[in-house]
Amino acid sequence: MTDHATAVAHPNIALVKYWGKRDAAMSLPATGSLSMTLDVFPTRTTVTVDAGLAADVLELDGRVLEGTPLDRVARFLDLVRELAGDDRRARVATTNAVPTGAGLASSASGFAALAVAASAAYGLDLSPRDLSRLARRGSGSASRSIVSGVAVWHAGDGDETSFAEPTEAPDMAMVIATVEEREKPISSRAAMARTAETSPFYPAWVSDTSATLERMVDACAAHDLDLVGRIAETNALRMHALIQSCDPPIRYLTAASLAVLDRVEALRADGTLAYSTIDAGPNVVVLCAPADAERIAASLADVASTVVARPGPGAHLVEDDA
Ligand code: 2P0
Repeated sequence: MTDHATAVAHPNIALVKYWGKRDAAMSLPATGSLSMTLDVFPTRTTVTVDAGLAADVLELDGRVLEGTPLDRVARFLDLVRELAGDDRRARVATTNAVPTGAGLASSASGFAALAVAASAAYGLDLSPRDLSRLARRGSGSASRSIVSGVAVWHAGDGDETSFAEPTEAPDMAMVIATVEEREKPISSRAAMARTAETSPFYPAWVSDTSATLERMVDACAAHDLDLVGRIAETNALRMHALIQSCDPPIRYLTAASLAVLDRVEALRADGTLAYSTIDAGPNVVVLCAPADAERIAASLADVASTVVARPGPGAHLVEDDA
């Protein structure tokens, strides 16, 4: 007997960043975070449960993957199998429109799509909260890609309470300014661990980010986009300062990233609401009002390749093509 399901999920960009775990085994974050799920760069994943398979199989964009990516997916499927009481193995086929490894959170859309497709393929009927908790176990930021639009991921006090849910927010757009598409020098997971172990600033980051999240939730609820942007840019630059304070240091920002940051400052000086945020890579994302997005994208065309994104849907099942 085979059972299959297909899901689509999109990446999310954090406006208050997740950077550090308090429990790596359970994927519990040191602090809560807040993000916008995008309407671009979808990941589409089909899970086919097959009693005839001796081991899980992973295919990304038509290529069979083994080693670490397969191990990570198989460990995740073990969680689903345990919940379902079903030990059959599965074939996972994923197509990814996110530039993998460029700091655009392909693991977020990847594990969100996998959580939705795998839980359906194994016959589970999980609530949005339980899907978010499950996706979190694959990759922390995936908990937020379960949610449409703006999501707050609660640090929680354990597995049961660490999930993402929608939160009230102003309408916004993001201009994704890609300056480079190469693989990042060190994974977020390894970089987070090094940060917690070696940065003297880590305790300050944890306490500051907890307070920042409260201010951000309030700014979102007040529909104050300028304050949302200011808080987001400050939080992102603090995260990069923190990362650079590791031993040995880790630096994701390049000269090309700084050129975009300078442009965004110049836009603000000219009266345009525009703020930068940057994930674990060199690319910059500019938060702005929807009406300004195309003009801002055009103004960055000589320093980056740009895509305008708007709030997108949470991970969801789609017509199955297995
Ligand atoms: C975020 N990032 O909040 C932060 C900002 C990158 C920079 O979440 O180890 O792939 O799988 O839980 O979710 C990237 O880290 O890490 C991330 P794991 P994840 O979006």
